[in-house]
Formats: sequence, C-alpha cells, structure tokens
Amino acid sequence: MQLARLTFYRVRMPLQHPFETSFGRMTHRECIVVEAEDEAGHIGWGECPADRDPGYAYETTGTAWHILQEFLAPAALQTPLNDEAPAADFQRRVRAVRGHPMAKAGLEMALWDLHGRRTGRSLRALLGGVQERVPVGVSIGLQPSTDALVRRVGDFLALGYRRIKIKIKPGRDVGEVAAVRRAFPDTPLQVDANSAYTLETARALKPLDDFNLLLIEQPLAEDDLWDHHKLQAEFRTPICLDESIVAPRHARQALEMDAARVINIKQGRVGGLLNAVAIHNLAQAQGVPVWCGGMLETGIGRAANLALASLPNFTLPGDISATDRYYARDITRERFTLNADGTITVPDAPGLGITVDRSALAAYTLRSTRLTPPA
Ligand code: NPQ
Ligand code: MG
Repeated sequence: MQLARLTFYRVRMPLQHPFETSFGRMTHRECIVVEAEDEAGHIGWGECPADRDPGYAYETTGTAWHILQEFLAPAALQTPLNDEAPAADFQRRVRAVRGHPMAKAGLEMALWDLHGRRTGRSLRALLGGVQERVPVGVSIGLQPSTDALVRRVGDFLALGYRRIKIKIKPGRDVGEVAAVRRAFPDTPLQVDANSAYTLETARALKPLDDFNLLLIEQPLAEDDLWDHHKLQAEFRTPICLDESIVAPRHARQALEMDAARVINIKQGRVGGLLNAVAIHNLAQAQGVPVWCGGMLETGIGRAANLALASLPNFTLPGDISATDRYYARDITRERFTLNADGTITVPDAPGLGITVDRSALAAYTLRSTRLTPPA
C-alpha cells in the first residue's frame, strides 16, 4: 500500500464541563487528527491524544506536530507499506525515533483504519476483539466541594455508568472517598492520583484500604516502578499503573516486581494499538486484569478504544464514556451512547467504523498541513 498523502489537523474542541485533575484544569481539548489516503482514494483516520500542555505526559500537540512531520510521516510515505500489516511495518520504520509514543499512535491508528477499510474488516476483527459491547465507567474530575462530588457521582450513576473513578490529590483524598462511599456503599469505585504523591505522602492514603476500592491508580511518579512496589506491599487494594507503562517492557517489569496488580491500557500512551495488544496479551498470560483508559478522545480515538476494549482480558470497565460526557459537537458523525446495561456498542463497520464530519473538523482546526511522497 502506497500512501498518496498524509494530512494533519491540529484541533481544539470545547469540553462540556471543565475537567480538573492533580495536574491541572482543562476547558478545551487539543489533539492532532491524522488523515491517511492511499492511491485508490481510501481514507483512514487517526488521533494523536497529546494535549496542549505537558501535564499528563511530556508530549504536547506542539512536540507531536514536529515529530509527525519531520520523522514519522516521511517514514510512512517513503515506500509502499506492507499490505498485510501496514501498522507493524510503520512501527519497524520508526523504531529509531526515541520516545514520542502519542505521535506514533496517531499515525498508526490512521493506518489501521485505512487497512480495515481496504480489506472490509472492522478494527475489532483485526485486533481479535470478542465483545460486541463493552462495560464502561466514568472518570470524574476534582470538584469544588465534597458535596458537589457526591452529587456528580449520583448524576452519572443515574445515567447508567457501571463504575465510578474519582480524581484525588493530597488533601483531597480520604475525605472525598469516605463521602462517596457513605452515599454509594456498593458502587464499583476507584481513584486516580495522576502521580501526585510520594512514597511518604502516599501513606496518608492508608485509610483507603477500608473502602473496598477496585484499585488505586498511579499514586507515584511515572518513572518510579520501585516505589510503587514498596507501596503495593503496604496496601491490600490493588495498585494500577497508568503513566508508568509506556511500552510492553514496563508492563512486564511492573508485574514481575509487584509494582502493580492491574494495568490501565491507553493505546495513545503506549505508542499505538500494536503495543496495547501486546500489553493486553502479556497481562492475560499472567492472569492480571487490564482496563481501557481514556484521554478525552474525539469520536476517532473513542472508536479505537472501544475496539481495543473488546479484547478478552479487558475485564474491568473502561474510561470510555459516551460522547456527550465530553463533547456537545464531535468531529465524527457517530455519537457513542450508553446502552441500558451500562455498555457502549463497539463499531463493526470497516476500520474504525466512523465517518468524520468535515465541517465540524474544519470548525475546530487551528491549522493543517499536507505531506506527499518524495517525487
Ligand atoms: C487518566 N484520563 O486516566 C486520564 C487523565 C487525562 C479520563 O481520567 C489530554 C491528554 C487530556 C491526556 C485528560 C481520565 C487528558 C489526558 C485526562 C489525560 O489519568
Ligand atoms: Mg490515570
């Protein structure tokens, strides 16, 4: 398959509600949308989830824009990609590009979508997914008060979400969880610190062990597997790693050293769907549960997350909420909605199974650029 052109759109979309975590408060989502076209005019879409600010990860829309154009796009455009496995061929070509997993994931996703459309197969089928609908939860940001948080949890439970995740940070942790637990004693509940603690300050979280939480997500620094191991030894509640796992090797080592007992898989954070499936497979082989994380994706990335979460070892509900939890107007014509049983249906049309609303995309685009193969 020879690519005829690659187009990159830097987009900025307003969020329905501000989203606050230990790393900041966001009112808009920036990302890079990737459009890949082959010589026959088939089109594939991808989404690079890097944000405007380096709060969650070091990558930003600015760094990804640079890496995509200077290094990743030329590698993909240079010569025809392997027809049977274009994503794997692309990843081989960019092995020498150190880091920048989100930039790689965005282009890789467009190649999966294109491959699926060319072969008439859904991404779910290409990845080996087994579920037609997947159970989902919701991630609730830090709220102005504990009362507001409890109200918000109640609102999402009324909508049918199966599992609640609340964001915590030092000083906004045990009290919040206690209040939510008092109001909702049996709701599947978990917390996410986004690296806001140290081994010392995380000892204040010890009372969380008595609230029957599903897991405590990423309490410590992203580059600190060892202290997560020490912390796990002090807690009955499973520690789940998010930011720390950016490649399959990290997942293997974290499980070997008991630094985590659950893994959050985000295809963007780990450099694409191929790595995401590899992490799923290695956790599955050890009987370790995984779940699909989210980064406020547009309909493009949301469709990819649904296909990924349909693999058999995604046994905990994902952070894959309905479109209207984040966006009043999305850039895909499809809007994902919650089924009555707290699931979202996995698309089954070829590729990602979505159609991009080009007028919405244009309305949100800050700038775009198009690259073609060398003459
Ligand atoms: C998490 N997601 O699990 C992340 C945090 C997060 C749904 O809680 C741009 C880039 C926006 C990365 C928003 C949820 C993001 C982002 C939230 C990561 O830690
Ligand atoms: Mg997280």
